[in-house]
Amino acid sequence: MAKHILLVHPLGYTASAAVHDVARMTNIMPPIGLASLAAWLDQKGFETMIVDCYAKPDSKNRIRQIIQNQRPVLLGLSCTTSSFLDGVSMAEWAKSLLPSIKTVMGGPHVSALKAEALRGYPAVDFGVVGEGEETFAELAAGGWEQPESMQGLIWRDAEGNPQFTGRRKTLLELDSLPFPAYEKLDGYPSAYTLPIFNYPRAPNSSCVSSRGCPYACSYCDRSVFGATFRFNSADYMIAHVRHLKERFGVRHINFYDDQFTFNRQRVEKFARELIKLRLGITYNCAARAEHLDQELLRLMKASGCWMISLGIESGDPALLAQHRQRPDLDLLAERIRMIKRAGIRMKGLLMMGLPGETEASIQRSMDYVFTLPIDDINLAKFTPFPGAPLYTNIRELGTFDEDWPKLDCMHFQFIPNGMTREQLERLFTAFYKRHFMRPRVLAGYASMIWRSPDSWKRFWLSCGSFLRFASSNRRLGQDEGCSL
Ligand code: B12
Repeated sequence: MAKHILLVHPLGYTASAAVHDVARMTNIMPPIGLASLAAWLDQKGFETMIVDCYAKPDSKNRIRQIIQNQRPVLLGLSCTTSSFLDGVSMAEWAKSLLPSIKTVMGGPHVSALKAEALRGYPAVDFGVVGEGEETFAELAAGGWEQPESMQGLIWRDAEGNPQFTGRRKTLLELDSLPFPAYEKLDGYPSAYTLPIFNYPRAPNSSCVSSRGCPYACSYCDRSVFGATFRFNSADYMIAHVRHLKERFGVRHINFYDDQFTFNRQRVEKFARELIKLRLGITYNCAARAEHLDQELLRLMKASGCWMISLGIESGDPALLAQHRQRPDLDLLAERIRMIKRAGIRMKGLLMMGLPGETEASIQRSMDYVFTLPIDDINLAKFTPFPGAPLYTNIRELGTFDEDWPKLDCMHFQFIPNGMTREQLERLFTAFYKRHFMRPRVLAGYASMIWRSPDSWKRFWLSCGSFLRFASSNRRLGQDEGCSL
């Protein structure tokens, strides 16, 4: 039985480049997947340690010490597509320090590409597809002796070829999970922080109370949890919130669920309970317009809901119809106004550069967005991820430079037919400029002086980095490779 297990969240690029990464500086969230695995494994009698290189880019010495002193039997790595190659370097380096260590990778990239993900990367011994708790615990308990009899596992046959045993037949009941082992994250909660102006108070944390999303948008990779929606009960959520508050002093929580309000009843119960208990906690969540109504919004506001993010993606109806199920821009506009009437801050999530995008569709998006009472936006550069429905025929829809470390929504790696990179970059800057020039947006940021003083403090402290970033338009130490 593998007693000591080291879990690592790779940074995705060089540690020296982290100082230029404004996205990272303004938004560091706990790796909830690894914290959840650690809590589950500890409950089964293992001893786990977590090193989060995303939060602490200079963690190389710490990892070396753990590998040399504790000699963990397993190294678990959690990787998205953009951090995958860094995870592979980490596996190679760990094996050079301790040849007997077995390396296991989980997360969205291996879940999307399955056996193919490990072909050509012999330093990664195993991959875990989908929900990781049970598969990893079985593997650690000695399952690697007969990997072909396990579920959810990518293993290597005698020739070293990766093979996938198929997805697990049953999934976990989420209320049976222990709370993620936040205490194993060095510096938690103060080492973690939500984006500037996205929270009223510190310390804050993100938290997940459901798994899966029943919608099938063309650009979304749902390979880990699939199309079902499992969720924690309201009672479990309240216990989780209490735990974060009482043990760690957390004052604001960002629920990172794909569809927080999909089950209205549990959110209603959760909100009523929060009001009754007066825990003094505020929270944010993301939702879809059709799962919000006035009564629920009022209740959520009274229970401490501070900000809601809604996926808008595009304000062009024809483009949206190609990529989202049941797109309804009128309904969306009505719900955005409803959120504002309820007194909740509103953040719009948008995307630029989807297949079918044109200069005219981007103009229509701006016209739509800038007539609505939106307080904040997040405009992502569309990125085709393995596992997203669009990925299969993406090359017919434009040019795609599939450079994994750059698949981070901060680079236009895909250029839709009929457009150029320069055009996209120009419109991207124009979009943000128009946003920041809106009087209501500026007034909103100004009001953060008293509504989120910590945000302003952070803003001034990192002002130099913002200016350097703005003048070089550089992020991630582009072209600087991975962290090892
Ligand atoms: C919160 C979140 C973030 C946060 C924090 C990420 C973090 N620190 O972990 C922030 C905002 C920083 C972020 C950033 C990015 N994210 Co993000 N994010 C999410 C989100 C919404 C929730 C992740 C989560 O906590 N899930 C809950 C936990 C319990 O699940 P989990 O992490 O997947 O872990 C489970 C399994 O994957 C597996 N597992 C995971 N790791 C391991 C390791 C081992 C050893 C094993 C055995 C198993 C295992 O077991 C876990 C427990 O069951 C997901 C969407 C989603 N619903 O999952 C997107 C998602 C993971 N993000 C995505 C992307 C694209 C990004 C960015 C590249 C771009 C961006 N700006 O959004 C960056 C990249 C950051 C990086 N360094 O990798 C994509 C990944 C797609 C892909 N193929 O790469 C997702 C899937 C969204 C989507 N549908 O497109 N993200």
